Amino acid sequence: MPDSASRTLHTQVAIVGAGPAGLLLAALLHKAGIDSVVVERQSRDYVLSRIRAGILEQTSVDTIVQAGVGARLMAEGIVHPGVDIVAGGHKRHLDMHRLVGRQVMAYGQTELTRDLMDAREATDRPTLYEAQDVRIEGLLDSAVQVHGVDPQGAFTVHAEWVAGCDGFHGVARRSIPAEVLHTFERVYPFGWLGVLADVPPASPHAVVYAQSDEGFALCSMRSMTRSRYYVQCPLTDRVEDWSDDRFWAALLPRLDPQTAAAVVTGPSIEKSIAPLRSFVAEPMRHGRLFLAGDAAHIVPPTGAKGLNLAVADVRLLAEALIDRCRSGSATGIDSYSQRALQRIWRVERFSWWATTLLHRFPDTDAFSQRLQRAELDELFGSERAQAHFADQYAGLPI
Ligand code: RFL
Ligand code: PHB
Repeated sequence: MPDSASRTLHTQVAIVGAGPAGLLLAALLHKAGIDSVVVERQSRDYVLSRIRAGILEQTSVDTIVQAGVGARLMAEGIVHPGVDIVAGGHKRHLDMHRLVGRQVMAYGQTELTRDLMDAREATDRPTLYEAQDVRIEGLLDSAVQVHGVDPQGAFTVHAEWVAGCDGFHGVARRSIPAEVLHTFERVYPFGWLGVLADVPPASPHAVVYAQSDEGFALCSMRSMTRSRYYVQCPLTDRVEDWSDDRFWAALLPRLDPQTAAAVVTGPSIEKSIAPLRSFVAEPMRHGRLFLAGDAAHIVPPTGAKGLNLAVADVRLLAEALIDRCRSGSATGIDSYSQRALQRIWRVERFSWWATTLLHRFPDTDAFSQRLQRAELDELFGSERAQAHFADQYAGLPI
């Protein structure tokens, strides 16, 4: 397409990525009267077809309500006052509400994304879906440009700031020069095979995390009629290797007898394998670009933290950008990276620790197995250790 046909859009904040981070940022900025244009590589339907997180911390719920998109979440989200941990076939309940006075909520990321998309559409501000070849330029200049090509043709978004909310495989992090960006990574030697099925959940009021000799398993839910289960699997496995029958047969022996008896099996409506990774990129700002969510960091899903971290980043970033756009104050944007990273590393630690505690590592020797058991005994034997776990699981303050 010739350059003359290229569309030009002007906005205050260009947002790359229409996942939960990008759309929530757009909603918080809109509420404060700040304009944004969202650019997304995939179609709306594709974004909504990705099955991911299911558990929201109280501070995430509060932020979503504050953004004005919490109506369905408050009506349909299911409160989990506690969490269950199974080790060696025995289940223990950690009552978070009693231990630390906080709880979490079960509500699918897909539903949250749908609510955010509906709210975005109601603002009549543009979201450019199916945008290919997205490039970000002018990070250190007086304005930035986001270029790309969507089904209507080539476009350029001119903005004061750009938020890179485009996930782990996005373009934003890669726009930061290699000599500026430092990355920290750990790849785990296993993945999670997840199954979604329209059956009532085995444990409707607490996620069940199970450690066993056969490997980790997890029982979660999306509603009273839709369940989400996971089992640890080798990284070399493919989804085609796992029939539904094989999945249910692998899940049940990893659970305690009571939970196993409550599992209702049924045909899967989605099945996928996710590798487990810890990753942090520093800094989260370069000139006019800010990173938020999976674009800057990944946690293994064991602590249910990825989406919640994205929400926490976005809350900090929205406040910082609102301050900058309204009053010209740069305090928030200047401290964003350092403040966000401080919290991120604490959550990285918890997610790594929970993963190490509950999974079976292929190269584990007898010594490591005994240490894992001792660590679990420590948790189950001490009210203080349980309160510490509950504090982290229910979510650190933002
Ligand atoms: P997303 O959701 O990946 O969205 C990024 C968006 O950017 C788009 N994009 C681009 N757009 C334009 N140009 C480009 N060049 C682009 N490249 C990419 C993508 O298409 C996409 O739409 O990142 P975001 O918004 O930061 O949100 C992060 C969360 O999605 C993620 O952290 C969680 O799903 C992680 N996670 C969990 N988090 C929780 O808090 N609680 C949980 O219970 C939980 N369970 C999970 C999880 C992640 C899982 N997987 C599959 C990794 C369970 C699993 C199995
Ligand atoms: C989920 O419901 O998909 C889920 C719940 C808890 C986790 C990870 C995933 O830790």
